[in-house]
Amino acid sequence: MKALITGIAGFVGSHLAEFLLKKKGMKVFGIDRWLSRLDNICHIQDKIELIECDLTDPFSTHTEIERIRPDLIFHLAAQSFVPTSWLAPHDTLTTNIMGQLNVFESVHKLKLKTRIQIACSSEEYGMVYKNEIPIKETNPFRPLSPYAVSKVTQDMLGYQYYQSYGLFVVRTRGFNHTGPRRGENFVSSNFAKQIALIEKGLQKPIIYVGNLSAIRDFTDVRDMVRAYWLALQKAKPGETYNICSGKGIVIKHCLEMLLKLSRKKIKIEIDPARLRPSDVEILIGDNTKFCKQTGWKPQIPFKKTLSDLLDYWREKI
Ligand code: A2R
Repeated sequence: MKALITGIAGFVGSHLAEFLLKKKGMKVFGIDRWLSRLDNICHIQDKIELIECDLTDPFSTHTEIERIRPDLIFHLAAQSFVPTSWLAPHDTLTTNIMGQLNVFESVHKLKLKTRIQIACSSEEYGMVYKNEIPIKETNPFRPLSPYAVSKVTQDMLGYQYYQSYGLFVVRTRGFNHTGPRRGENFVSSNFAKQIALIEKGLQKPIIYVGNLSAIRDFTDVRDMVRAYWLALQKAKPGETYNICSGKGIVIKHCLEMLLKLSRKKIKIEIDPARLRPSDVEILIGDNTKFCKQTGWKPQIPFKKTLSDLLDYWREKI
């Protein structure tokens, strides 16, 4: 079986590659770009086939998909960071929407039977009211950032290509996920990195934070990639599924858990630059549909996720 991971050098892509390499008879291909940093995958680079391809280029995307003819595509490549999407809305929309369109068009034109998972996001729900928690797949979209709009579009494209051409597309709406290798711009990873810097004496014992009252639903990235795999094994094409723990964690609590894992005395300070123009206050998902369909449930406790994340930064710094 041939699996193609777009965005393999990213946070989730690297974990998914590790997961797939454990499957018997699986050949793993991965798309990166000529400037991509390969730190996340250097330990498995000799076991995968890396392909240089910018997905916004329809020609190279088509050439590579035609050459590989993958059985599975995990489409993870994206401009994945919400705050950057305000600074670079054009790039975010182009990368996320056109990149996926090019993948779909190639699979469709080549008449491949490829099963495709697309990484949509809880950010699509955006403005959620308290009485809508936990969020079901049927919740209205009220996107609050260009990133969220790009993910709504990816989601709708997935639906449309399934309906129009019968493309085997499963849309997974991932809620927050974290773990080792999470980009330092993401809240849990940013806290962990600051703690590791403080422990090494490279930062004053002050941790800088943004909005601590937001509530998020966290899943370990290793549980997440298992869900993406199951999505292409057991989920229904054309359908959309929330992937989440179903539990809310206040960001402040996440910070406190991380601080407890350190022996240093650390002061907390608000940094106004870390506050977003329109932050979603509460995101907790309902995972019933996916769990029922696939038998998936999260296995890794959040404390272990945070401890592994902190160890990752301790080692890296
Ligand atoms: O920036 P690079 O060169 O390291 O590559 C990123 C890749 N990527 C692309 N690959 C091919 N053609 C493009 N035009 C293109 N633009 C970006 O996607 C990077 O390796 C990967 C995304 O990795 P992360 O930013 O670490 O995202 P993460 O957390 O792994 O998220 C995976 C998916 C995304 O669709 C998110 O929006 C969703 O899960 O939550």
